[in-house]
Amino acid sequence: MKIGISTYTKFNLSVKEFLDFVSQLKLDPVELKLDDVELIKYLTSSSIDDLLKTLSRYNFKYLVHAPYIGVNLSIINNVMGKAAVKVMEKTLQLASYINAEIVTVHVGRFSKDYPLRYLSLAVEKAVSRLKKIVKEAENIGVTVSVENSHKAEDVSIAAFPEQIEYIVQRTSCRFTYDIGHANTFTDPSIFIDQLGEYIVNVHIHDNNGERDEHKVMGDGNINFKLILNKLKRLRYNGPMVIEVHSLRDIERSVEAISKLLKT
Ligand SMILES: [Mn+2]
Repeated sequence: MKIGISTYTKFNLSVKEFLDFVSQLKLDPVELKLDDVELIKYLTSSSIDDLLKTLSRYNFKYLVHAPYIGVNLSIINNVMGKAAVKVMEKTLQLASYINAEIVTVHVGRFSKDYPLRYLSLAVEKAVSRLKKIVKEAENIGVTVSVENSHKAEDVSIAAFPEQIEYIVQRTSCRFTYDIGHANTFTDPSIFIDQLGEYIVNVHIHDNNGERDEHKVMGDGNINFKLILNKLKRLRYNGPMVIEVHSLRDIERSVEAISKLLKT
C-alpha cells in the first residue's frame, strides 16, 4: 500500500505550500481535489503551464479527484446533467496532462424533494453519463473510479456495496473505497468482501458512524485493523489516501497508520 494524501479545499494553502508541507512527510501519491479554487480555473483556462511547472517541482505521483461541488451526475435535469459530463470530460483531459492515472468521481445524490419512485431514473441517468465518460477516459488512458458517498440529507445512490456494484458493472468504472464514508451507513469492511476486485483507490479517515467527520484513524469507531488486514489479504497494492481536515491531523494520521501497519 502506498500512503498518500489529499488536498482539502479549506486548508487555505496554495498548491505549492501544500506540496511543500507534505514533502516532509514522505507521502505519495497526492490526490488533487479540483474543487480547490486555485485548481478549478485550469478546467477552463487555455494553458496549464503554471500548474505543470508547480507540480513538476516535486516527485509525486498525482491522482485527481473530480469536482463535486455543484456537480451531480445523477441529476434528473438533463441540462445540468450535460454540464456535469462536460466537467468530467475536462477533468479527464487535465488528469491526462498531469499524468494522473486515476480520476475519482462522485455520482451525486437524489434530491429529497423528488418522489422516491424516480430514484431508479436518477441511477440510470448516472449510469448512462458515466458510460460516456468512461469511453472518453479509455481513449486517453485514464481510469474513472466511483467513490462511495457519505450519509446526507439527500438520498445517496452510491452508499451500499450493492449500489456501487450495480454502477461499476454497467459502466466499467473502478471503485474508490472511502472507509469513513462507508462507516456512516454500515460496516465498512463488507465493501472489501463484495467489491475487492474493483478497488483502485482508498480514502482513509475516521468517524463515529453518524456523520462524515474526517477524523484521524483511532478518533472514531472504525476497526482499521480488520480493514487493513482484509486489504492485505486481497493484496491491495494501490494508494491509501489520508483525507483529514487539518495539517495537524495529517501528521497524526501518518503516525496512526504507520502504527497500524506495524502491528
Ligand atoms: Mn473521500
